[in-house]
Amino acid sequence: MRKFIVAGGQLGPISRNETKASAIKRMVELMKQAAERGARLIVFPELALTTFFPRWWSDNKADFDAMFETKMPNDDVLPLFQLSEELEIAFHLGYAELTPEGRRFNTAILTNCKGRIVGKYRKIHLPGHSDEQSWRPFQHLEKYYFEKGDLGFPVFDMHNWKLGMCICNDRRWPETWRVLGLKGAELVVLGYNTPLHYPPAPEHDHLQYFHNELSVQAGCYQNGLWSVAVAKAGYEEGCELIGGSIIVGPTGEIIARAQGSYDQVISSEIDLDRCREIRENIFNFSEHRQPNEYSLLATE
Ligand code: CDT
Repeated sequence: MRKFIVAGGQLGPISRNETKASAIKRMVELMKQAAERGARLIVFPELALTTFFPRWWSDNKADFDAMFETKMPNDDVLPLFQLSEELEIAFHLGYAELTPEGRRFNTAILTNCKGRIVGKYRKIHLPGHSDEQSWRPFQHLEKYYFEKGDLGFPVFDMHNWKLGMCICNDRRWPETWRVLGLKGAELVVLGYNTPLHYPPAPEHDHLQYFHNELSVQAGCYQNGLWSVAVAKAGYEEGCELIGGSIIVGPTGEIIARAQGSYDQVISSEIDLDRCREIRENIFNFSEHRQPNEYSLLATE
């Protein structure tokens, strides 16, 4: 099955006091809607179980441990895994991970259509800062709360699909897409939490939606692959997050886009064999790439 329907489950804001069980209930509703449309995969946002807590500083980072998951699946998220198995729909879910060794990662998992975890990724490009910067209207402390991921940029084989994973800020980096493309990814799934206001360069605020689309469209076209990129959106604890979740084809065309900043499903039929239109032609890597000229990319 190379032609199938994919979906994005965009979430509106999650408040600081909303429970994980409540966030999961919202995602269960979106999964049901996606399955009604015939989707075999639904992609949920980055850190989809809680508010985007790295916007707050605490001298003791353990103050936010309640926002992390120490095991996956767990009681809170189980309804989503059960529904995935019942409706035969795979899903991608972002969450904060606290390991038994006390390491903290910004993580996403991928299940198959039976609700079994088949893939995991830990975010590599952590944006923002690691110190308190109280001049900002809100902080972006991913470098403080998380370690850089240690699983590389992974591609997983399931149901005869090759799925690549990355998270939010990774989508802005061409290296992310090229590594996934070189590993043969046909569909890249990712979630994001992107504030509309960028305190270090507010003159770019009006470009946030454009930069999101520019990054995902370029990544898809230049590597001949599909992507489902999904937001947590809306006015969340004083910070406005962009929506604009999209499904993009290997030609770089946007084939579905969310409207507004609330919980909603976007979906489209995709054909993974269409990756060949790009990969066997304009971006035929083995024929046209010149890796000897790119050594600087890996050393600098
Ligand atoms: N979550 C995340 O990675 N957000 C960033 C915001 C950049 S500004 C610090 C993004 O790239 O969308």
